[in-house]
Amino acid sequence: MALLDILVYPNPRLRDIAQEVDTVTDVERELVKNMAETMYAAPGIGLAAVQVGVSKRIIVIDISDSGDDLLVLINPKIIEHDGMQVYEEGCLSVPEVYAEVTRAEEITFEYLDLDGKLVTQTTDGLLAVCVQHEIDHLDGKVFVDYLSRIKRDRIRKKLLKIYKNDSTS
Ligand code: K1U
Ligand code: ZN
Repeated sequence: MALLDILVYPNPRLRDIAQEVDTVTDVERELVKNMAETMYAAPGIGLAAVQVGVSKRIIVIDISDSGDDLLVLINPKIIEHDGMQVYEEGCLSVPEVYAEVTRAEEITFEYLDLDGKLVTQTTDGLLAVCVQHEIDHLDGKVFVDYLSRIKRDRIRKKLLKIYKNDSTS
């Protein structure tokens, strides 16, 4: 296994729109292992392949306290949503920045699991927030895009200053 470098906002590669996975192979399974290790080490509760520079529609999530409930989503798609919730979000690609974002309260989503099997799941609360946040990454969107231009510019300048000589930025 290997720890992967996480891209830092405003790295332009965070704007990549990830490609669907045709077939789930050992290549994807190895990537998932490395993404999970990277997420747990960060630590975080989610990670999208785009954040580690891989343009594939793959996400790992674990919102459990014990850190032993890994959810792997390949080609995830939200097929129904209902209600609204506000949650103070963070992002491993936007270090030390937290801000309230409004998203759907309940979602039904489908995805392929690591065996390539189609799964449909309904959820709400933090898991719903996390799935929406990570799918945004696959579509080149970062949570700061929901903030005002003034706040976003402030964050961009701060992170450019801190990370400009860093290989992950
Ligand atoms: O996508 C990411 O960068 C991961 C992000 C997921 C996320 C968090 C909160 C709301 C929506 C999506 C994170 O994991 S940020 C770090 C974090 O939330 C956390 C870290 C350690 C323990 C608990 C939470
Ligand atoms: Zn994020």
